[in-house]
Amino acid sequence: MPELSTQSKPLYTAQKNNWWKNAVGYQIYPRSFKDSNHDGIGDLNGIRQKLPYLKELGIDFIWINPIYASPNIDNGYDISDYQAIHEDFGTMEDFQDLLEEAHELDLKIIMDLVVNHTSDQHPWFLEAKKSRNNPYRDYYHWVDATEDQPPNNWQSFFGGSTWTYDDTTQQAYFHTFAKEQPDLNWKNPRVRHEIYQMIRWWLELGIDGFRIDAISHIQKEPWDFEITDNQWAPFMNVSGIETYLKELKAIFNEYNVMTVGEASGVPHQEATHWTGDSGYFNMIFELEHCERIGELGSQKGSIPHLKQSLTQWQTSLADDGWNALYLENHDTPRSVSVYGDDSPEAAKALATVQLLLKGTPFIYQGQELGMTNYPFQSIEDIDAADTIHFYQTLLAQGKTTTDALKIAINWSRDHSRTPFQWEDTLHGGFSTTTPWLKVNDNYRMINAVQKEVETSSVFHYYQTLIRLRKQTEALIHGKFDLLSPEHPTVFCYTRTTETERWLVLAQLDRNQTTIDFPASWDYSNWEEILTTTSTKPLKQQMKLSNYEAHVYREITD
Ligand code: TEU
Ligand code: CA
Repeated sequence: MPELSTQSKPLYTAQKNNWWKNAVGYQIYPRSFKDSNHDGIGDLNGIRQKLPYLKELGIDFIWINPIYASPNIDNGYDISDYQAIHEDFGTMEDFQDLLEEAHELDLKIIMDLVVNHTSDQHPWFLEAKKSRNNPYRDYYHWVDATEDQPPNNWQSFFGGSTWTYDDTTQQAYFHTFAKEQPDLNWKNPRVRHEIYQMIRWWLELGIDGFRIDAISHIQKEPWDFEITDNQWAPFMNVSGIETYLKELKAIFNEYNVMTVGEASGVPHQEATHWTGDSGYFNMIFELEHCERIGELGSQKGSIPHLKQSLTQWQTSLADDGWNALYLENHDTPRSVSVYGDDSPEAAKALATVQLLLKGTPFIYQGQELGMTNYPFQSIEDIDAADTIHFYQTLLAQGKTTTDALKIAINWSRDHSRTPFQWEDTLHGGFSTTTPWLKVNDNYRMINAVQKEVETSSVFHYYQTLIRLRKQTEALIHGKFDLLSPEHPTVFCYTRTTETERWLVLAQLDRNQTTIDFPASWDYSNWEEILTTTSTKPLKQQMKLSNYEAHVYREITD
C-alpha cells in the first residue's frame, strides 16, 4: 500500500471563511478529561497539559462542554453566570492561557452556548421569582396555575411536567429540561439583548466559535396547543424561531466564527434552512441517527437504522449545507459498545465510516482509544439526573430493581462521562484521588500511553484516517453515494469528484458476510489505500468478517 504523507499541514489549506470544512474536531467533557489539581474533577489546566496529545492525534479544533458557573444539576448545562468560570475548572486566567496555548499550537477552541435556559440560581431567575411585577419576571415564561393543575400537559425531556409551580406568586414557570433549568423567554427583546451582549463578550475574547445547545427549543407553541402524535412538537423547531436564529447568525457573521447548532427535531427536509449558504449555522448536529431504535432494555444500536439515517443526511445536504459527523457524545453511550462489540476492530471500522463521510467529524474524548461503556452494577454509581429519574419511574411502574437498573443504564449518558483513561496507573492516570465518576476497570488495557506505543492501535488508526482525510480533496468535498443500501451489516459508500473516486467499505459485525459490486467495474484499477486488517484487493464479490474495513481509490491516470 502507498505510504501516506506524514506532513501535518493539510494539502488543501483552509480558506479563511470555511476552514471548518477541512477540519477535524475533538469534543472535551472537561469534568472527565484530566484533573490537574487532584480533587477528582477534570479542569482547564488539565486540558492545557494535554494539548500536545491532541496535536499528536491531528485534530484542528476542540469543543469544550460548559465550563461556566453552575450548580451542576445538569453538569454545567444549568448556568448561573455566563461570564464566570466554574471554580471546579479553574479561573478566567486559566481559560485565557488555554486559549492562547491552543492558538500557538494552531488549535481552535469552540465554546458551548447554552441559551435556551439558565440555572434557577441565575440572578435573573432569582429576581424573576420574587414577584409578578419584578422587572425580570418576563425573562422567563410564567403562567397562572395551581399546585396540582399545571397550565398544560406538556412533558419535559428529563421526565415530569414542563411546569413547576411557585407558591409565592401562584404561577408556574416553564422548563424544557429539569425544573432547575427555567427556559428563557426569547420573545422578550431585553432577554435577547442581554444574550447577544454576552455572546459578543466571548467572541471578543478571541474564541473560534460556538456549539449552540438545544437551540431548536427556544420557540414554543401557544400554551393551549394540542399535542397529537409527537409529544415534543410544542417546543421543537416551532415556527417563528427563524427570527431569533437570524439575529444570532448576524452576530456570528460579524466575527466570522464557526457555529454548530444542536438541531434536535429538525427534519432533514428542513436542514437547508438550518445550514448551508443561507442557513442559520455552518453545520448542525442532527439527532436522528442516534435515536433509540429497538427493544427497550437492549443497548444495541441498529446498523440498518444508522446507515439509513446517516445516508439521508448526506443526501439532504449534498448540494447546500454541511454535516457535523459524530457517533458519540456526552449524552450517548459509547459507539464501540452500541454498534460494535467493544473490540479495537469495531472501533476502527466505525472510525472509517464516520471520518470519511462528507462533513466535519467530531471525535468524542476517548473514542480515539476505543473507550467502552461502563458496566454499572448499582444506581449509586450513576450521576446523570435523567438516568436516575428514568430508574425511579421504572420502579414506580412496578419493575424490580434489577430490571429497572438494566433498562435505565442501557442508554445512560454516564457511559461516556467516565474519566479519560490516560495510563495504566491508579484511577487510569486521570487523577491521583477518587474521581467524581468511576473509572472503567479496563483502563489497564485501554489507555492513551498503551495506545501510543502499540503501532496497530485504535489511536494510530485515527491518526492515519485524519491525515488521509485532510490530504484528499475527494474525502472532503466529494459526492457521497451509498452502495448496497439493503445490506444489514456492511456500510459501503463512494466519494467522487470529477477526477477521483474513493470507496469506503466496512463490515460492522463479527460474522462473515458477502458483498457484490457492479460487474461493469474494472477491478484492476483500484488500489487499496488503508485497511484495519490485512490487505485485500477490491473484487466483484468480497467476503468480509470481524469488523474489517478497507479504503480504495480508483486509479484514473
Ligand atoms: O442536549 C439536548 C437534548 O438532550 C435535547 O435537545 C434532545 O432533543 C432530547 O434529549 C432528545 O431526546 C443538550 C445537552 O447536550 C445535554 O447534555 C443537556 O442536558 C441539555 O442540552 C440541556 O441543556
Ligand atoms: Ca481538578
